[in-house]
Amino acid sequence: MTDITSQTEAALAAIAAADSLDTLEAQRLETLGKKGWVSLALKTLGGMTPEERTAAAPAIQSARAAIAEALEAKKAALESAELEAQLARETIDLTLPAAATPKGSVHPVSQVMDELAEIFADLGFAVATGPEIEDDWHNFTALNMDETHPARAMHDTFYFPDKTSDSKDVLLRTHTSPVQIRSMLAQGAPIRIIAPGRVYRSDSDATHTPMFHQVEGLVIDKDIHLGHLKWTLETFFKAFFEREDIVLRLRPSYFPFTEPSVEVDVGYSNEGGRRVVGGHGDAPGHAWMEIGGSGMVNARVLEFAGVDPAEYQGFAFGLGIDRIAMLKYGMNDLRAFFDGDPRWLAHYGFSPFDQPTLSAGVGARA
Ligand code: FA5
Repeated sequence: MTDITSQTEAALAAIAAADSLDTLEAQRLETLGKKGWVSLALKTLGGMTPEERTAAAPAIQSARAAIAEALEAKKAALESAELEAQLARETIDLTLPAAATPKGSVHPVSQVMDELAEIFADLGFAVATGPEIEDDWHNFTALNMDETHPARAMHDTFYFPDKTSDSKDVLLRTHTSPVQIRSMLAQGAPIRIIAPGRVYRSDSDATHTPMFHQVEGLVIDKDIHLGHLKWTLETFFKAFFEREDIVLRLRPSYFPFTEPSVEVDVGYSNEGGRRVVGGHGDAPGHAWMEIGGSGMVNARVLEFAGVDPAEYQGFAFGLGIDRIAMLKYGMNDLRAFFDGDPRWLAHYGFSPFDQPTLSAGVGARA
């Protein structure tokens, strides 16, 4: 008895004195471990007579309980002390300057989208969005392309294999124009929005990729005419390319959702193998480049979108964001935009600290 009592006292003292988890573990093995003296003492109970056991067991059991409790308490104390020490060791001084400049960069498409939004916000346009997985009605029918319309074939659409029961085919939107319909249905007229985003067509070469970006523009109000469209696009491109000599040519064209329809070309010259926007496309050394489609919104589209064409009219445009990014920043292959090559991104990417603003400039290079 006295033996167990003194052994227990010695063990409790050693546990209290343990200054590390390792020393504590050694104490645990020495007492409660398989070959520890407490475990061995417990084993001797089996060979005792019931009377002997009744006499010996309480001391051994209470020694075990006291040691187990002391071990647990000391372990918790040592662990929390270690955590405190670690926190103190790893304190970060948030006031220190960053050790290295950030490695990531903003993709030119994201940069151009921010630039677009900044310029159009200044012209009073709100930013609208719509789903990339679209239904046939918003992508085609409501834009005056019914099921048999030949213009559907020009879009090289990616359809989803499952068709829903109410016969709306599900597809990846082929242009941002369905956002016109969604915005008019949600807000009615008057309306002034841009809708930048991803679009998809089964198409691939140096200037066509299966996924690309467009920005849609829509202005519906009373007495809006083609002159407003031309002014808006010219004002936008002058701000975007940061030069005053931008000349646009509006060329008669056809889109089922606009009437009349015009394609938008911009004058450019070739300087050292690089296309530089600016100047009249018919001037010596110059040419025209197509950058998007536009026109006055077809009355049938307004009807589909719940707007009264007798009261309201307006214009819409759709520009290829990747194309205007190539023109502004001098890339010549659209496919490289989506390869994710870090060398390309390091070269053409922008600093995340370089947010485009009208006051600081919308074209600052990283
Ligand atoms: C349209 O998509 C019409 N929704 C544009 C529009 C909107 C017209 C509103 C009238 C009113 P289009 O298919 O021409 O039109 O595409 C518009 C622009 O997207 C093109 O001028 C081009 O800049 C870009 N684009 C078209 N296909 C690709 C492609 N595969 N890869 C990259 N850019 C493309």
